Amino acid sequence: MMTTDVAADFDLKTYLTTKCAEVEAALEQSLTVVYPETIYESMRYSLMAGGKRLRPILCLATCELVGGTIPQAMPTACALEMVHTMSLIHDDLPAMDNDDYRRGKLTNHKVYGDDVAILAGDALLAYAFEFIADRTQGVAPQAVLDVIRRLGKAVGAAGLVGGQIVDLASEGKPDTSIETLNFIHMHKTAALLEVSVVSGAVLGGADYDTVERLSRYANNIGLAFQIVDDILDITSTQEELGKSIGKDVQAQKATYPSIWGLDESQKQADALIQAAKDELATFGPLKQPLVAIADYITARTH
Ligand code: GRG
Repeated sequence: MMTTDVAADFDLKTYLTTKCAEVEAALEQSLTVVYPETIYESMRYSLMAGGKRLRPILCLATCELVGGTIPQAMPTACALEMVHTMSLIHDDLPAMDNDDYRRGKLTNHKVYGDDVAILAGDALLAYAFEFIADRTQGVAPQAVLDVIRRLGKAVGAAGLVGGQIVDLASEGKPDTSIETLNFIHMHKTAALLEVSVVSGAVLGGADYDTVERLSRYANNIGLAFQIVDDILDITSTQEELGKSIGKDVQAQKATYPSIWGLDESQKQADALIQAAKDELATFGPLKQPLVAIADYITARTH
């Protein structure tokens, strides 16, 4: 068996279900509705709306991989989901993607209005940093500071916001270059996945080389995630032809398949996943969740 294969006795579905329940329980406790209720209710509406909880799970799995514990990483895991959730709230606003549904429910602004949705996003973003600083225990202060610094970078103009602004500028431009497309997705999607993995490593006490290796793992799965998303957008559109047209097709945006074609896009995604798994080769059995999550990214069908 190759060192990067998932062990036969490891079941990803069970792992994700178990870890997701732990994250849900911690998130449930993280935010209480007090005066002024509207803002807390709006924050909770989106934070507790489901989702795969992939970023918190990556953080927890990586912390355990490097010898840390779940309690050391849980506040940061929750904060990552707060940041992810706020980015979705803002992304769905009429001024951005203008979506009515998210995670199978009405979007935040459809329920609470644009004004409250903007503020709920702002409040979740601020609370994420407060939450890490306030709740993290059993971790050296330098490591907590490093996590806060890395998360700030991943969210701001050098991360999610930078990716989003280039994405908005590429609307209606099907001739966008592959370099620009990579920039968008490395910042919009991979940056938060990267800090999810790396923060788990930092909180668990990993050394510099280990952090770098795990950072490369995360960036590779982040880009692959987006390529597969683009592929699924086309293949599910083809399947549902007559029902709906994929948003990117409608918006005339460049996608990986529109530049490379479907087959080459799948090959590139597979190569990124293999490169990600190669970074894990020297770790022990606790790498199983990260290996399996990498495989799941290219194998998923929705
Ligand atoms: C971050 C300050 C700040 C502002 C927001 C709107 C914006 C700037 C950035 C857009 C970020 C964005 C929406 C990226 C797409 C991320 C993505 C791949 C979402 C889907 O993630 P999943 O599949 O979703 O993990 P669930 O619902 O399972 O969590």
